[in-house]
Amino acid sequence: MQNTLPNTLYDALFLRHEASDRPFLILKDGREISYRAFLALAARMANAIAARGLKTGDRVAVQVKKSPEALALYAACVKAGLVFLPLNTAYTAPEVEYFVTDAEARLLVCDEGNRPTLEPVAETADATIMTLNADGGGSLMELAAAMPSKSEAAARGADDLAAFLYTSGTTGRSKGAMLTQDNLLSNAEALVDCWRFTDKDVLLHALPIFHTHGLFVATNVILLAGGSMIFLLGVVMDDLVAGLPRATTMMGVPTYYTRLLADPRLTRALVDHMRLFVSGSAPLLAETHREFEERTGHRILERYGMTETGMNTSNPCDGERRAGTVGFPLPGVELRIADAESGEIVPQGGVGIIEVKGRNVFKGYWKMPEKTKAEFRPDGFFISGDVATMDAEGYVAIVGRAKDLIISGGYNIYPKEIELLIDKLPGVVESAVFGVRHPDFGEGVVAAVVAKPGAAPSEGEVIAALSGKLARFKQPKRVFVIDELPRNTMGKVQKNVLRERNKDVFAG
Ligand code: MLC
Ligand code: AMP
Repeated sequence: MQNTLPNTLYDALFLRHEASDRPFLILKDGREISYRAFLALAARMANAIAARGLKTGDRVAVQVKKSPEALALYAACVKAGLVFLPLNTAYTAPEVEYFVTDAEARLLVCDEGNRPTLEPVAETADATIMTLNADGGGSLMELAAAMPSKSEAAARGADDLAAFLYTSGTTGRSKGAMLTQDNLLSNAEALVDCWRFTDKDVLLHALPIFHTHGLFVATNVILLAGGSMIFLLGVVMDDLVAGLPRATTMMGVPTYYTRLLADPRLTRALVDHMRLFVSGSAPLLAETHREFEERTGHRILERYGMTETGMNTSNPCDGERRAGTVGFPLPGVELRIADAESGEIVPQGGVGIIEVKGRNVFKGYWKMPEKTKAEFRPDGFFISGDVATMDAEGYVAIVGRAKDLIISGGYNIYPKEIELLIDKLPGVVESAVFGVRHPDFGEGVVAAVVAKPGAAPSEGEVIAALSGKLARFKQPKRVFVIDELPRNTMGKVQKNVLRERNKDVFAG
């Protein structure tokens, strides 16, 4: 069916592939899914969702395991002009309830196995519930199978919303970052150009598809370039090792690279033909960069981004990829390093907060105009909260964070969210949650708890009390009861002191 109305993102990423028999997804068992088959499935899904009464602009919350069908649901939402709201599969029912209710989602798609727990959530939020299982079954798929494999793309312009991604905050309350079609498209264009992607590329895709990295960076870049993806459903070393010889490129968080380095099968010969390795979402240690080069001859290309902005900077494809830096601002991204308080641009080489402006920068936080306003400068620059310097050649190096944030295995964890829950437990006076170096996840979550006299909860009791309320990856991996929290003269908890005291908790 010829589209009669423009849909900026669908037209750029998907439309021209509708009749293509080239492989889009290559699965672990060697099965290939062509662009044509993938987009026919997406059209069926779009028709099924429309049959349930959803209209352009409605939010679709999706908490499903990674599968080709789950990715087709993203394409279906873009085609139908729906706002795609992917959720981490580790989130508990109370966490999902917050997102579905806050976003006023009209449809919640989940795994059949989670339906009993999520049905009340959907009811409270007045959303329809449909299921999509890891094996491609479920009520959404049954309805889709009965639908035509063609659908008319909804009219959507550059400034219309394409996705909501929730990002936790320093207050403990998650914010829905509103991303427009142009935010996603402009970023994919910049990355295809900067990283030289073409239709010859085969990307080894092992990332989750509910966050910026696996969905908007990896997938959108391949769609725009017309390449293929070896679509792995998890990070299993045997599968990565089997996939590498068939791929030209790979994207991952630093944990993927440290795990590869720990595997003796990673040799120069295994990755000889590879074109590019990209790392991001968390700092890549300079030592990992160097070890990877020594072992494979490849210099990992590190880039830097955020949910709110997509990618902001990247090391060059052709020029020098400098360890410990995140490279230069991408084309179309204005970046400056400014003083946190005054907003004044710091002198070249000085330390300050990264601020960015460009087509990639989101539209604001859903229903939070005050929060949105507080995170932008009057001239439109978004304040990232990342502390950095820029050298004379323009390389940006991230040296810290002004926000109280832990990044564990590429997932962002905001201590406040955990502290609020621990502080409510019986026997607890107060708590402080912080990250310390972890050999696998980069940072691991630790909690220090001050107990009421004679009422100290055990480590196991604290962790057990958080189960069911907080995704497992956010739960502290260690809990210590201490007499009092270290504070400075202003009364502020000194997390740096706690980090230093506990720096070897995960060592060895
Ligand atoms: C899993 N676990 C974690 C964890 N992932 N703990 C802390 N941090 C993590 N990231 C815990 C589980 O709760 C479980 O605990 C145990 O580890 C095993 O779980 P698993 O699911 O089997 O783990 P694994 O498959 O090995 O996953 C680890 C991982 C994964 C690093 C491969 O977390 C991952 O794929 N991370 C990528 C995240 C990502 O895509 N980030 C991009 C965000 S976008 P227990 O106790 O139950 O055994 C962004 C913007 C940008 O940041 O710039 O890109
Ligand atoms: P998120 O909100 O999940 O999108 O995470 C964005 C945050 O991840 C950024 O604000 C940075 O703190 C961090 N981040 C992303 N890429 C890098 C990188 N290459 N180096 C250091 N930190 C990074």
